[in-house]
Amino acid sequence: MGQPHPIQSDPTQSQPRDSKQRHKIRRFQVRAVRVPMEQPHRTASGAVTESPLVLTDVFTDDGAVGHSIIFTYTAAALKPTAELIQNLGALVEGEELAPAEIADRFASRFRLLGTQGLVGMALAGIDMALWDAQARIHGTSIVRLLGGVEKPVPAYGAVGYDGIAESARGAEVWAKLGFKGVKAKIGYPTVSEDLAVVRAIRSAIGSEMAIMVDYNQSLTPATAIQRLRALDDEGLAWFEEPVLAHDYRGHAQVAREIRTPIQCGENWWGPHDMREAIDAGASDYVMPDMMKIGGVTGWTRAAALAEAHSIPVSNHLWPELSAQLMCCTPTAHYLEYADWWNPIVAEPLRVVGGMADVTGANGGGVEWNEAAVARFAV
Ligand code: SMN
Ligand code: MG
Repeated sequence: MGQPHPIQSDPTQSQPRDSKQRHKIRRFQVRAVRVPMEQPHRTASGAVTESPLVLTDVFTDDGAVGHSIIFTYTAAALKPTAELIQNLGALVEGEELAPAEIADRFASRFRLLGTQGLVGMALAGIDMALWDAQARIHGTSIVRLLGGVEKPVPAYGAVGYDGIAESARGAEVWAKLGFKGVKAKIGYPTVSEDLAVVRAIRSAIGSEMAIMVDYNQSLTPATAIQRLRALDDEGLAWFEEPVLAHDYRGHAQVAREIRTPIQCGENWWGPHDMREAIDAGASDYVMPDMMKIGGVTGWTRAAALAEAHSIPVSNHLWPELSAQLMCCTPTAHYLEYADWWNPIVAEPLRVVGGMADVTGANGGGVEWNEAAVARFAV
């Protein structure tokens, strides 16, 4: 980045006792893969048919390698995102490995450009890789690096927008695996279909497991209020993104009218979006996305914000890394589990008796399955 940062150049700051303890970023390597899905994940706002991922490795001067995964949703964004990570990474090559400091410097350097969209995704990919390297250098996990301990986190699985019978069948699979909850994609043409899906799932899995439902931004505030009222007595754990993700006022309108908690967060860009949403009363629960919230640095700040407002925190995707961060999140709620990226991960997250278990993880918990990476390389 070159430019001195005001904090760094403060002469009153004490120097580190042992300069040998400083580690430098040497270089970044990025690869793009398209990981096929066993079946498409349908939502009311379109289907995900594969996982286009940018895999980043950051090499440090003492041989540690940090990894990160960026999910671009569409293959059309793979190459530009990979190039951005490479180009932005080059700006910090030779710099001290200091992920949170680097995140702040990037934010101030890109004030004019903005840090949402592909730029935000690339910065998060860099941030996650740097934290991963930092933990590995210290021979530990990100949970331990952040001063936390491994804790079991209750996990839920998801079923797609697949109709009544298929949704119930999919929910049963998660139930048999011992998961604590299941999230269904709804927002069907009629409210009676939404209701039928929820009731079919309930009768398939019994009364113990939580049922969440996700509208994926498909309703207007007025229709959401009508629809959610019809489902308000079904004992659902939450209603997710009933209206446009950035319509905080619309979400707040819905939240005021409905007793079941509203859940949002997967589309918030950084803790500032989250603050706006909280200020608007948009959501009872929050579920930041490790990438859009700004990597590990963004997550830690989002977790602090949620704690200060006593808001339960779940995650969106990134099961391995999110499970670790949930252990350091005071208001941790549910882990959203997804197995979509398991093919390229050497040891995917363990979920035992419905609880995610991160004990024994190195760094952020992800190593590559190199054979699979080669197979799915673009
Ligand atoms: C979701 C995630 C990723 C792709 C499509 C939909 C979803 C969720 O909204 O909550 O996991
Ligand atoms: Mg969702």
